[in-house]
Amino acid sequence: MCEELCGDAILHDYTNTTRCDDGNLYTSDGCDELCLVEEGFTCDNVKSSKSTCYETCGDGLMLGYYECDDGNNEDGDGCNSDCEFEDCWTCDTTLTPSYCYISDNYKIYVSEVTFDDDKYEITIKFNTDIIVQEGFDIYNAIFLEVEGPLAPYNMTWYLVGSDFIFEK
Ligand SMILES: [Ca+2]
Ligand SMILES: [Ca+2]
Ligand SMILES: [Ca+2]
Repeated sequence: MCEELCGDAILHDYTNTTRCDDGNLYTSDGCDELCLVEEGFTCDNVKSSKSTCYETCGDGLMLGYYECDDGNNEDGDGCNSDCEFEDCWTCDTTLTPSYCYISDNYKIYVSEVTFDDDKYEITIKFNTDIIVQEGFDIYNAIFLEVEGPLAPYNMTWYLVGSDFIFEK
């Protein structure tokens, strides 16, 4: 049994999927400085050879090697089995996993939930820019309801940022 030397591109313990040797001691390329497979990566381990590491597609994590990662390897849901965008879909890749929706339809979706000082803050987004005519009562046009075991909840909502354009 040869001694394992990390970074020499020769992997003796090739059947252990948590181990790798990509020939360097750099991190963020899938195989870290201790020759451990990094989170979100998969390495192909060949006996006594250099490991080839690549970002895992379908685990929901975006590490910069794919267009999107919606947490699965299915086609037809906006982010395909190779983690590429699909036609007629838009994906919000700032979310983990990526959230994809059909571009043609106006939709509202929950984009973020944070908890602070006994309060939940829920950010709701439209999937596209919304143009509202001046004088339109947006606050009475949108009805929001939160359901749960402790309902009714006290709730306030307001528009955030400059994404809302009031057209004259
Ligand atoms: Ca490396
Ligand atoms: Ca991924
Ligand atoms: Ca998919």
